[in-house]
Amino acid sequence: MEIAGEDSFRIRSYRNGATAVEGYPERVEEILRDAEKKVTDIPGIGKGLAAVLAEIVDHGSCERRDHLLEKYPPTALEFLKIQGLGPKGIALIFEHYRISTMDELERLAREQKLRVLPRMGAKLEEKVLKSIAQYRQRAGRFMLNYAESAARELIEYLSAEGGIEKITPAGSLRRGRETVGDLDLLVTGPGAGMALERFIKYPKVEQVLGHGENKASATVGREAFQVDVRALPRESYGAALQYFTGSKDHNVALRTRAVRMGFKLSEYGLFRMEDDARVAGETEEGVYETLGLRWIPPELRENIGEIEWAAEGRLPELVELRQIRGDLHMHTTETDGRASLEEMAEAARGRGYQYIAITDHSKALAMANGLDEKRVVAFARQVREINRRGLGIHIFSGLECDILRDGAMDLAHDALAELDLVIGSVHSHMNLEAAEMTDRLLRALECPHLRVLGHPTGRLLLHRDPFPFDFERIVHEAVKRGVWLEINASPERLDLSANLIRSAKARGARFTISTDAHHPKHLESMHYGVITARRGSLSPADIQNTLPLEQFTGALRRKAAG
Ligand code: DGT
Ligand code: CA
Ligand code: CA
Ligand code: ZN
Repeated sequence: MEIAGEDSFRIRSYRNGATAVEGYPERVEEILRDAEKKVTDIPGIGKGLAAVLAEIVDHGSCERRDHLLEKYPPTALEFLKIQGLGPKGIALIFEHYRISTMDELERLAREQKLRVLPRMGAKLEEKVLKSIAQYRQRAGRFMLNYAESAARELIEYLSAEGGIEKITPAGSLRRGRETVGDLDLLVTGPGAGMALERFIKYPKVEQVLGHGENKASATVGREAFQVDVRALPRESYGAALQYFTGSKDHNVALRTRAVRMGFKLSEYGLFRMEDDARVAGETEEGVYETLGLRWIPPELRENIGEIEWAAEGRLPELVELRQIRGDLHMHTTETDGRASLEEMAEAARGRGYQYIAITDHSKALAMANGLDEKRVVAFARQVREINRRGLGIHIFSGLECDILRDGAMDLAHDALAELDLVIGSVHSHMNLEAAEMTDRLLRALECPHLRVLGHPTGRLLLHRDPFPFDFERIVHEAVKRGVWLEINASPERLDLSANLIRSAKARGARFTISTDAHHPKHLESMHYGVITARRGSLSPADIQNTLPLEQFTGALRRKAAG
């Protein structure tokens, strides 16, 4: 509809409608079947959208969509992921050239056929080519939460039949990588062979890619997520788990060590070179131990020095989910969250937390109904009152304050001073040059009330690259000023990344891990943040919200004092 230049109000109503349906606990199909219920009971769904939903339930599409698909190729939506074009540019391209694939778009840019169109130029062609390259890199990768729930569902399905002793996701999912290419699932037990048969009959399988005695591969779901299932004998399960967990670079380094010690390491086991005798393989611990190593947590298996650490007994003590005492970034219905403060607090209490910070948006995010100074002051007072009454969990009054284009804070300092915890975040003008962005962040860090730098690089996994800035310099300044770096645990962000976490830790940075929840169920994303922190070699002592309430309050006050 955007490409077709349709009315922006109508576009917005469709978009809001989609969000409403997605967040509604019941399926539209069931509502339609139930004479007692109406689709218009879903908040945000009027008569018009209800009719469209009925059409979709009826025959899988609707008239408006069918019309658009006559005019534009189905790949048109993919073009929207290419930076620099936008719906208007794409419409223009369709008007002049009959293209439908990314390859064709690339050829147009390469042959300098875009610059002849109005408002396009050589610079844009360059940008489009770069963005297509990035698009190709992302294509075929999935976010960690997608891979995790796909794995969980499949394991549940396969485990329903007996005869399975162990079933484990290996590969990048086990290492907790922020995106996953394919799922490598390992199975052992007398029923492992049958599990392969059962796998290719999995209702969500779209296409079987291969099916042998020990391995079956298929794509699962509409998104064609590839899954490789391997059936293994018990005596080599540990070796296979080690091998298929990877990473490839970790395996190469480990194999080199094995050879130096007179062993041969493969997915079948660890064997003595001289007589081919198996010396380990049933468990992963056994493999590492025989190679003179402590067991290495999968999150560290990226050939970052972990084999040396394990040999010398100095693997970092990695943070664990159960050590997190609170969540310091979340939104409520005051701005763009979907639950009240009380509901968020209740869910956090259910997770066993001692404290949370409520950090709604500031006024620059007008679309989200961000808080102005007056509302902030009232909110701080309200939170003091709530804590006096007691909710069974301590609430810190917070704010996710926009860092404006010039690095100023969105709200006046005396309002910020009323709050317990101010996060500063960039939500706009993310396309600045690195130098300007660095200056912007440096200025933001000067604000004495700033406690946390929120989602520091602004990346959206598979959608938006980190904005460029001088990371070392910002970390240096943040350390100097006692500003903590957020590890945003939302699976769409995972910002900071493991590599930046490691680099920041080496410079003395301190961190928070927070979910940026907009709904009570988002609080569950904490474990993605913890995995990312572990990949960044962080210990509980590096992370502020592992502190018990009293110490954490003390840490908050220290900045306020000095
Ligand atoms: P992905 O699927 O792209 O997110 O990443 P991985 O790490 O899951 O990679 P994948 O599925 O190609 O292979 C799973 C593991 O199998 C990988 O982490 C290490 C192991 N592996 C695969 N190919 C090789 C190889 O050529 N050499 C060695 N040493 N290991 C390999
Ligand atoms: Ca994989
Ligand atoms: Ca694989
Ligand atoms: Zn934010």
